[in-house]
Amino acid sequence: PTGTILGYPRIGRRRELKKAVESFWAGRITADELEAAAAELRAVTRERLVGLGLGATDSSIPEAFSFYDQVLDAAVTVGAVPSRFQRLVREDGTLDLAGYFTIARGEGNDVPAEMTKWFESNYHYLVPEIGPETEFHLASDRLLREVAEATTSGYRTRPVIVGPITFLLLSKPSEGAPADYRPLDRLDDLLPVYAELIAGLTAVGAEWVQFDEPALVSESIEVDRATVLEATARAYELLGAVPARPQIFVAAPYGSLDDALPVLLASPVEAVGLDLVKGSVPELVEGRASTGSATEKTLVGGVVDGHNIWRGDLDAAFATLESLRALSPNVAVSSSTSLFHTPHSITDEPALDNRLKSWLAFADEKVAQIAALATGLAEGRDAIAETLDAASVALKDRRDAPGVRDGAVRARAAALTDADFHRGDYDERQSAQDAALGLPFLPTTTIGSFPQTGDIRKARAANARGDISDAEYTEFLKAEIKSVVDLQEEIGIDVIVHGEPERNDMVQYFAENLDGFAVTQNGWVQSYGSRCTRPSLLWGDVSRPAPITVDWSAYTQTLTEKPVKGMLTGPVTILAWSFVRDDQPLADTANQVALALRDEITDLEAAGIGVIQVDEPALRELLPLKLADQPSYLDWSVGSFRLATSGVAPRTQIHTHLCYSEFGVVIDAINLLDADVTSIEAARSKMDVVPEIKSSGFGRGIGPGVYDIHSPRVPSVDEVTELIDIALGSIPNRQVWVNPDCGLKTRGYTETVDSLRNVVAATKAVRERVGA
Ligand code: THG
Ligand code: ZN
Repeated sequence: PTGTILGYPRIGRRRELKKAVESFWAGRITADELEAAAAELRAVTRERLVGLGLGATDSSIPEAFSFYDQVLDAAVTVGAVPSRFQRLVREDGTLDLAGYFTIARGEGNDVPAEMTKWFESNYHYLVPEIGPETEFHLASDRLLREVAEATTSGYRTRPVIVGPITFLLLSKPSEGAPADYRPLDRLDDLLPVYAELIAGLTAVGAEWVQFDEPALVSESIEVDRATVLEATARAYELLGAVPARPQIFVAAPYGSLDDALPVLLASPVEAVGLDLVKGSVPELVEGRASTGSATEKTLVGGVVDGHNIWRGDLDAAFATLESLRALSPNVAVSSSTSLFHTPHSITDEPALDNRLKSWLAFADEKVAQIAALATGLAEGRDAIAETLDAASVALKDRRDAPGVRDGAVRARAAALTDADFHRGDYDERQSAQDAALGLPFLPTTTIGSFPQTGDIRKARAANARGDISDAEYTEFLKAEIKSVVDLQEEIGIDVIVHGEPERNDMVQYFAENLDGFAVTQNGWVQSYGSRCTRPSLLWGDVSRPAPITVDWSAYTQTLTEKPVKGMLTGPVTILAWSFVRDDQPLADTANQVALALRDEITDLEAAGIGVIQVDEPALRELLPLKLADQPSYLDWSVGSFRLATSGVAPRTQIHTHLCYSEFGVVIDAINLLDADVTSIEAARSKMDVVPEIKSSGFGRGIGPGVYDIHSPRVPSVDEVTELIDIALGSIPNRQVWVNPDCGLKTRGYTETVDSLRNVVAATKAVRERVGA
């Protein structure tokens, strides 16, 4: 194929997959009905992709479906089912659909597979667990059946599976594994299963197979590079030697392959996919010069950004493809990553401004771009000149459009000085805050959101439809806030939150209220399993036309004598969970968002709010995969947080919240945020993070979460007491705060109330025992 994509959204234009999967979980449809719904989605997808210009029978269409997650699929395919779920495995070694979902979601006391972020994205995969007990064997014929299904309906598609190196590098040692156990050491046991799989794929008619190997571009992997490269060479040597196999396409999205490229070029694989949005051709040419290896292999140029929604510079993309021909006579065009990071189609956004739309390309529009570029590769530039020129016109229109550049915003950013990034001395802040807030030893608080009940969702939807007026909706929200405040008072929480009933999503809410952003109606992107978000579009210079949260927080403070905590989302997280402009450095965009938040924070302070939390759960997520890029990222990301939070008086207490583990790598950055209080996810790992906090010399308030909100389980008073004691064992007493792991919006009220009661009871007991 000369034009292809690495993958396509699986969720469906109207989230059909989400709805079918959740119906199956709720017992409303059977496994057969779910299978039928999925088959229908796959059929619609193949037909659509051909309609958009991909070849129906030349292996251009990826067969990349998943009911939940592609890494879980790979684990289940090679028989890597964690011991605690072995009981779900049937006599013939396979799992049924219900068993598959149980690994993802847990059951009773059997915790689900751990979820973590997929490279630099807002997608979460399930971490495979590999130990000496793992017996690899081909345990699923699902991929074979999907290829056969396509063949039966007249297509020849290209099956996609996570490659063996990435699979093992993303795995963690199983619970019983010996210390220092390394999943990658099981490569030789795993490869025969992959070999059997690809032989089977040939038997059902596949002519190509795609192995996704993004781990090869990452330097943030604990295994040393030489070992990774040696394993890569061995893996593809062996797979290349499988008799009667499909041709092998190794795709390496999310960055440049660097020293892994010569390894792949020297291996028997037939095609290599290059991310030419993150990487560049001159780099490649240099790399080839240093190894001296020319290649006949097909180089698949990922020149269309799979991770963003801009129509982009198609002319430059075509030039990049042509320059790839310096490396190989066989060049094809693709997306830089799977398109599953983007929504289905811009045609599903009737409410979006037409001018803005002319600058955008969602998945379907990107497929059409790729098809055009493929035509250009085959027939020359003239054949696609109109398409290239139209994209250039749109790009120029975007550059000059009102709102893209706002003089006042730019002048303000240009005038920033070092002082704008610094608060005063911490000791002075601490005494001012002690005096202003009068909090007890081991202060208790929550992370901000309270359960988003069906009633709240209904009211929001009714207001959006116009069925209830804005005034009625506001009254509804005020009543909701009052009940959340009363509940916290009754339970005995020290720092009160309003519960965020007015927010749908913690990023989308701010995007809706800031200039420079647009939001979508149907732009759903899978975040994990059946859960999706609608990333906002950050297209122009950002500013705050009016205060956003101030009235809600001020109203909340009228309901209680205790301090109310104002709740904001930080600049890095707003960027990470939106589609951001690609025409200026992220650092500049981050500072614009930070300035808008800075105004909100000083307005909150002026309205009498003494505690303000600025969440940065995505701080770790945007950390670049290449080590050389990390220092500058940490510098601007920390800087933008400090810019947002440094406008307040010493007496105002700034909190932040981070989640999604792996703090080690960013702990110094967390310290540099200079927040007065930091709450972090810790309960799932039994406070593993506490020693890291201790050794980093973290000197300000810290609230390691004392229970896991990701499960409905209510923690006992004893469990919470134990975790508080662990924290007090390593961290000076006066620094410790007591709070849950994360926001409560995905929980129900029953378990929330019971859990918070136990947290307060445990805190009171420890206070009494330890004394202030
Ligand atoms: N907002 C955004 N991105 C995120 C999170 C977020 N990324 C990381 C993490 N939180 C992902 N977690 C979730 C949790 C729940 C849902 C989505 C991502 C969720 N979504 C609803 C669904 O799919 O049914 C839709 C929510 C809506 O109506 O907007 O429940 O908090 N941006
Ligand atoms: Zn959290």
